[in-house]
Amino acid sequence: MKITHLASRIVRLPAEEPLAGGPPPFGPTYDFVVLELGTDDGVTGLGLTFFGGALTGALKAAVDALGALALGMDPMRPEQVAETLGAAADSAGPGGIFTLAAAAIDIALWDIRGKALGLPVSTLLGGTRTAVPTYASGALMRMFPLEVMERSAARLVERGFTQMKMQLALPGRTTPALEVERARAIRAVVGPDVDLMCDINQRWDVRQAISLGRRLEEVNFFWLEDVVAADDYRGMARVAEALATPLAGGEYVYGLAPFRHMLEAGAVDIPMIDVLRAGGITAWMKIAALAEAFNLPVVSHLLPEIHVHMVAAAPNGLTVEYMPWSCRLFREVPVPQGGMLAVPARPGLGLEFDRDVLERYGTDG
Ligand code: SMN
Ligand code: MG
Repeated sequence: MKITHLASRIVRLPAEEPLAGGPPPFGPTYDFVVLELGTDDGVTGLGLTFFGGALTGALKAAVDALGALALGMDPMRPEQVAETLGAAADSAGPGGIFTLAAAAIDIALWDIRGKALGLPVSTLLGGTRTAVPTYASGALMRMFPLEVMERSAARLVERGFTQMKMQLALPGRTTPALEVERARAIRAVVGPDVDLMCDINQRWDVRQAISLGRRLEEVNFFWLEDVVAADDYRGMARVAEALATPLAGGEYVYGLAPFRHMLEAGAVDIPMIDVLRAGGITAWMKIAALAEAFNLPVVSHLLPEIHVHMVAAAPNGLTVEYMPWSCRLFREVPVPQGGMLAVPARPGLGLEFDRDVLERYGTDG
């Protein structure tokens, strides 16, 4: 089989927060580059990637350029394609637009492989489970007033979520007392049995993280995420030592090798792997295996409709972040039920682009 063509498109979806019907945290659109990779025997694979508004055009150009390099190659050999792209890009990885674009192509290759073999990607990757826990994300962001957060948290519980993530490090003037008050309020709404995660998005320094983290232990967070600068593995390890609460992190990390340094430093208890920044499904699974060797579970970042396959496949896959901003791109996506996400049983990723949505929100620039 050979890769014969690639078609990419920018799609700017209107920003929304579908989980609890709250206000969209960012706006006015979420911008994606979607792609289809065609083969000479008629199988087509889909992929997607994104960066953030201003660089979306550059990302599409990178996807097109890398896709052109993959033409004529065997789609059943993702490692060979990765090697060719990496060499041609003059070792530009593992960071930035190169990796995000290469990830989209790798995702499409796994979709092709699954379709060609008649098996879900998750089964090809190891097939540990057919359903995985999932947590609601995006509805409890730091910029929302307390009342909005409380209402959204209650709705998530009503909708059957047993795990959900909030954010702290409130914008503007904040104090330790305000941070603790916000955490307590959300815990009071969801009750003691919900797994409540909390994302700091690198907004604390090491001392703040230790001191606030200690004050927040009473809230019993399931994990605290990205408590300090994402590349400060030593600092993170100091926080991890000082707190009983598990630390999660890794969404800002590109490629495989930095995870080695992060794990060797003892920086996190729960590595979080983003399929785009990892460089694709192939790299995601390698990072998961690396974490397994450290006796650590792994969790995913964004794109639940893709990540459900890898978290279900990896023996140490813990839970899928359900932040469904990209879901409207597809006709049918896995829907959380009772806190679980089922792996689609269809071949490949089990996804199909919604042509009407692509037509309506697609643009070439
Ligand atoms: C996050 C991701 C995307 C936008 C805002 C925040 C966050 C997460 O770090 O973990 O989902
Ligand atoms: Mg995060």
